[in-house]
Amino acid sequence: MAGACCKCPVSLLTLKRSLLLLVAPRSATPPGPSSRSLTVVVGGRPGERRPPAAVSLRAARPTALRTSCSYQRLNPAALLRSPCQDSMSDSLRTCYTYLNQTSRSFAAVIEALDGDLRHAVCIFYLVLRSLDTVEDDMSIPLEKKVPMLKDFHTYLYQADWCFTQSTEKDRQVLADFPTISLEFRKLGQQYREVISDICQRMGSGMAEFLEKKVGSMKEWDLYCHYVAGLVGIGLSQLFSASQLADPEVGLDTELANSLGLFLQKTNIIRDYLEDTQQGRAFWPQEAWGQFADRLEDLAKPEKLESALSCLNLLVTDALRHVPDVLAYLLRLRNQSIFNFCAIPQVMALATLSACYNNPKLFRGVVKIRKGQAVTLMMDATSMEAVHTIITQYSEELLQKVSLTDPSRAKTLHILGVIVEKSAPLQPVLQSKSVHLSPMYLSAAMLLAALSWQYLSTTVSQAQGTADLQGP
Ligand code: D61
Ligand code: MG
Repeated sequence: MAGACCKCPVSLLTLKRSLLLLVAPRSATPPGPSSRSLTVVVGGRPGERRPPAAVSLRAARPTALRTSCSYQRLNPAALLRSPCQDSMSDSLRTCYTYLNQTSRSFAAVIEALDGDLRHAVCIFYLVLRSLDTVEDDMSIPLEKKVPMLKDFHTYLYQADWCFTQSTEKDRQVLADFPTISLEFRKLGQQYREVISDICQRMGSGMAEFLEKKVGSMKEWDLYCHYVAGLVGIGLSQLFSASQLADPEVGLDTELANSLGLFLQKTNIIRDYLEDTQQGRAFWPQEAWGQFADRLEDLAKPEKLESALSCLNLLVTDALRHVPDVLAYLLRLRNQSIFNFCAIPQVMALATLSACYNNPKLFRGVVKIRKGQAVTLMMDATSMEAVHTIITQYSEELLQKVSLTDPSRAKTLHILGVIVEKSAPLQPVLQSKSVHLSPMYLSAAMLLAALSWQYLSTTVSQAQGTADLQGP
C-alpha cells in the first residue's frame, strides 16, 4: 500500500475544510471563455492565483471507506489544528500552485488523496490541462497544432520543452512546462507509464476531432472518450497502481470511461451558449439536426420548444452513464479515492437536473445554488449517501419531465433504472417486524411512480401508432 507522506491524521475533515474554502467567495477574476470545469456552482476555473491560505498541501493516511450512514460532523476543535505540510521540493510546490490556479473543481479532492497517489494525480491533471490548453488555443494554426497534440507525450521526457506563445487563460502551464515535466519524471515508473500512455491517446484523439465535427451520437461518445473517458481510465489505473484500489478497478475500462463521459457530457450540455458564441460546436449534429437547421438557431426565442426537446434528449443520453458510475463507486474501498470520484459525479447530476428542460440554458449560465453544492460536497462520502442524493435528483428530474417531450419514454425508463440501482434491497431484517428505511420507502414509491408514468407513456404511444395505422 502506498505509504502516508507524514504522520498527521488527515481525514474527511481535511477535505471538507478544503471544500469549504473552495466555495468561499473570493476575488478571483471571472472564468475565461473556454473554461469547462465542474464548478457550475461557483463559476469556472479561476483566472488568478489562489491566496496561499487556501492552498492546502496535506498528506493523508490511507483511510478505509466508511460504510455506514453515520456522517462525520465538522469538529470545531479540529479546525484549529494547523494542517501538516509535506516536505516538498519547490517544483512540486509550484505544481500544486498551478493545480489550484487551474482547477477549482478538482484541486481540493486531488489534494485530499492518500499517499503518493496525490502527487501522481496532481501531475496527471497538469499534463492533461497543458495538452487541453493546446487543443483549446484558437491562435495556433492547425498545421502546427496537430503535430503538437500528437507529440505532446514526448515532451514529458524533454526537460526544457515549453510553449510561450499561447493566448489561453492557462498558458502558464505550457510556459512553465519544464517544472511539470520535471515532477513527472520523478514519479514511479508505474505512474509514468499510465500518464504518458493516456497523454498520447488523448493527443491523437484531439487531433482527429480538430478536423471533423461531432456528428453522430457515437462520435459524441468518442470525442468525450478522448477528452474525459481516458482520464477516468488513466485515473483508475493510477488507483490500482497505488494499491489503494483493487486491480479490477484499473482493468474495467468501460466503467471508468463512463465516469468521464458523464462529466464531460454534462459540461458540454451546460456550456451550449458559451461554446456556440465562440464558434465551437460540441452538441452532436444527430441530436440538434432533428430540431434545427443550425446549432446556433436553438438560442432563438421562437425555437424554444425545439431547443428544450434537444436539450432533454442530450440530458437523457448523459443519464445513461449513471448506472455505470454507481457500479464503479461500489468497487472503491479507500475513502479518499471514493470522495475524489463521487463528489464530481453528484455535482454533475445536480447540474444536469438544473439544466433539464431549462430555457435559461439558451440565454445564459445555469447554476446550481452554492448551498446545494456545499451540501453535496460535504455529504457524498459514502455509498449510502450517494444513493440518497441520486434518488433525490431522480425525483427532481421526474417532476420536470413534460407530457409532450419527445424523449419522455426514454427519460422515464433511464430514471427508473437509476432509482432501482440506487435502492439496494435491505439485506438485514432488524427485528421480527419488517423495518424499511425512509430512503428505501421513498425510492420504492418513486420507482412505482416512474413505472406508472413509463407504462402510460408507452401505452399511449402504442395507441397513437395504432391510431395512425388504422384498424
Ligand atoms: C474521477 C474523478 C475525476 C474525473 C474522473 C473520474 C473521470 C474523468 C475526469 C475527471 C475528467 C473530467 C473532464 C471534465 C472537465 N472537462 C475538461 O476539462 C475539458 O477538457 C478535457 C481534456 C482535459 C482533461 C483534464 C483533466 C480534467 C480533470 C481531471 C484530470 C484531467 C486529471 C485528474 C483529475 C481530474 C474542457 O476543458 C476546457 C477548460 O476547462 O478550459 C474542454 O476543453 O472541453
Ligand atoms: Mg479542450
